[in-house]
Amino acid sequence: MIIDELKKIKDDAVGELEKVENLKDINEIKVRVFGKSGLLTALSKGIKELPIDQRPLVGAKINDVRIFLQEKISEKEFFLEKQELENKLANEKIDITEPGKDVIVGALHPINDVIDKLTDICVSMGFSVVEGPEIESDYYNFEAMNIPKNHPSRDMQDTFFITDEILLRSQTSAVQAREMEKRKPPFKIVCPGKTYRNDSDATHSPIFNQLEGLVVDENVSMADLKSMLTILMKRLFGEDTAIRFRPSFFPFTEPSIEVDVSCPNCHGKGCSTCKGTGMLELLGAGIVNPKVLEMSGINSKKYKGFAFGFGLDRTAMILDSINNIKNLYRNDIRFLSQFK
Ligand code: FA5
Repeated sequence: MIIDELKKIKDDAVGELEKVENLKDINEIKVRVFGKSGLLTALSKGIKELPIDQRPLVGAKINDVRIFLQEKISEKEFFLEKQELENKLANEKIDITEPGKDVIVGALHPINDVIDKLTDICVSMGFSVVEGPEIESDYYNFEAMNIPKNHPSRDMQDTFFITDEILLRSQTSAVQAREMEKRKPPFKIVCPGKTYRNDSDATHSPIFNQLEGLVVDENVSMADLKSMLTILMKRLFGEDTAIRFRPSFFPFTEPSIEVDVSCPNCHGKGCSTCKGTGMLELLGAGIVNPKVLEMSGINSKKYKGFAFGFGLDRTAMILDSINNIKNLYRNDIRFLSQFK
């Protein structure tokens, strides 16, 4: 009786295995035949009802069928797995003749590009790059730069005050005193960063960027400053750029100069961008006033310094022929995508 049932279980399973087409259905057969309440398990439980002398023989036969079916199942599983893999490979074939998808690549903002270019040139000349706070004290922005409270020269910069003592820095010169207090001469530093003033027209923005440079050493002169600025500007704008040095006034440098370059819009002819002058004012510079050195704890008998403050927005305008400074702050993708 058990032997007949065993034969039927074996034949049925073999028949089903022949027809099975996926791994999921094989699993169902496995559970039905070998599972805890499966057919072979139920048969094995019936052995104890048989006469003792028949039990070993029937037990061995059930075991033979178990091994036989397990092998058949493994063979079929191997076959189906291989078939599934082949199907997958055939269906997922890559068509290398199909055109690729466009990858949209961003670009550096013109201001960041200028910061990178200028700092790279300065680093190659031996300068270290430093940073300073945008929210600054009146002391570092003005007083330590020899601009006392109520002094008329404060009117040169229309400043955004937060309180009487705290302001949005109007010039990166504010980092000069901070660095002079920290460092021992000789040293050369540059500081790029945002600055703020109540200004607005085609070449003035309320938020703009400057790059401050400061060199303190025993023998520095106006000749060193002019030759260094000339090399810097020619490396940045090209050998044939027109550069003009003009005498000027800053309370923290004596003597002081301003430096202009040819207008990006009209190339020197005169237009609304340069207010008809053909030139754009790019930076202020000069020999550091000995009073400023002394206020920051540097012996002005032994050391001298020169400093310069580049307008980075104007530099970007010249390099990229931008005729209105406002374009740099509009975040208009049509404008920005030109600089890829
Ligand atoms: C100064 O800010 C001085 N601190 C520069 C300096 C540094 C002089 C070290 C001596 C020694 P000035 O106010 O001229 O100087 O500004 C310097 C440059 O910043 C200008 O030449 C111009 O290129 C730029 N700039 C000034 N105001 C604005 C503005 N509102 N928008 C865009 N650029 C500006």
